[in-house]
Amino acid sequence: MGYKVAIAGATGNVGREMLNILAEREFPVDEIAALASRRSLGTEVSFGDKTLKTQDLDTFDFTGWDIALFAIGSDATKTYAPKAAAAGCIVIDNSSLYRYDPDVPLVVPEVNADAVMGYSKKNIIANPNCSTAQMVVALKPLHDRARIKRVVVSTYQSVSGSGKEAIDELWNQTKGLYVPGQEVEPSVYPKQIAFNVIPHIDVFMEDGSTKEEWKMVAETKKIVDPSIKVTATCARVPVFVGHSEAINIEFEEFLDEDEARDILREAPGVMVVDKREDGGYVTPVECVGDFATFISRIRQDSTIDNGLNIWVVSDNLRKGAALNAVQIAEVLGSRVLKKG
Ligand code: 11C
Repeated sequence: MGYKVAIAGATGNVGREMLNILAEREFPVDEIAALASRRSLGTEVSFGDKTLKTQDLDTFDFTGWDIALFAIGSDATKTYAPKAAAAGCIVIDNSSLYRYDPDVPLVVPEVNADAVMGYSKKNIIANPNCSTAQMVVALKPLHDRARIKRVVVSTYQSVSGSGKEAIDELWNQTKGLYVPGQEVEPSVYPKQIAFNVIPHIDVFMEDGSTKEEWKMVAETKKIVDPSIKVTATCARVPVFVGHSEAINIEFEEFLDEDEARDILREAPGVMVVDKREDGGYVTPVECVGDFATFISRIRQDSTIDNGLNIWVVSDNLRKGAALNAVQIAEVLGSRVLKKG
């Protein structure tokens, strides 16, 4: 016997990945519903070798459904997640709406799987922001060994983090730069993204940081340890899929780079590719479609007492969103629902 699983936002980048990953990981599904807004109705989506017709999220009755994976914006989530939760369906939400709610667990299974048990307060579990998810998978095993005091992270984030229109903008703008008369003005982004780097993701906060940077701070504290200090600079780069992060870590205790490499090799969800030679590291194009968080360039930072530098790359639509949500569903299945 398996589960009745609904996907809200099934026609979006993340919703489609959720369907792919449920099929790839052979999640025990008895029945699946692909839900979409009215304007996307009629669109078909793939689930393994099946094709699903989308159903109307607005009129869908969640009664009797076990798990709903939500991949819609915060505004729509505010309307539909409480409705699904009240009907007895456990919601795993990819938006930022519930992440900072003390009654909603924020879960990365490799890091804090036990927190899933806190689902029962609201019947909702939150999925973190993509840039946080891949970072905490790398930080947690190192924190367990040497206690992290402070993290300085710079991100290089792909356009798929901003949705389908942003992917089109990068593609069309890049082509347009070579064809006189077909130049594409910035629309999703405030400046040209083709052949450029934009140090601005999400809205600006009062202190001059951006909301993306703030999320990395708040979410790392909630998932790993509130005592860890994080400072982040998040930039958008002309890459379609795959976020990269240069992370500088200061520990309470000394951690040798070789020991750190061994710890990370054993860590769940991590793949270490770290040869000190041309090409001996992972770049975003190589991580697309993979489940792992790749770690390269592991090296001592000799400018501080207990410092380490690492390079972390992952598929932002997978570990950063859909995969993490499916992993949460797997934990729910094995620890709470116990049907599979
Ligand atoms: C980006 N990290 O790359 C964002 C996308 O809070 O879930 C995901 C936003 C979020 O633009």
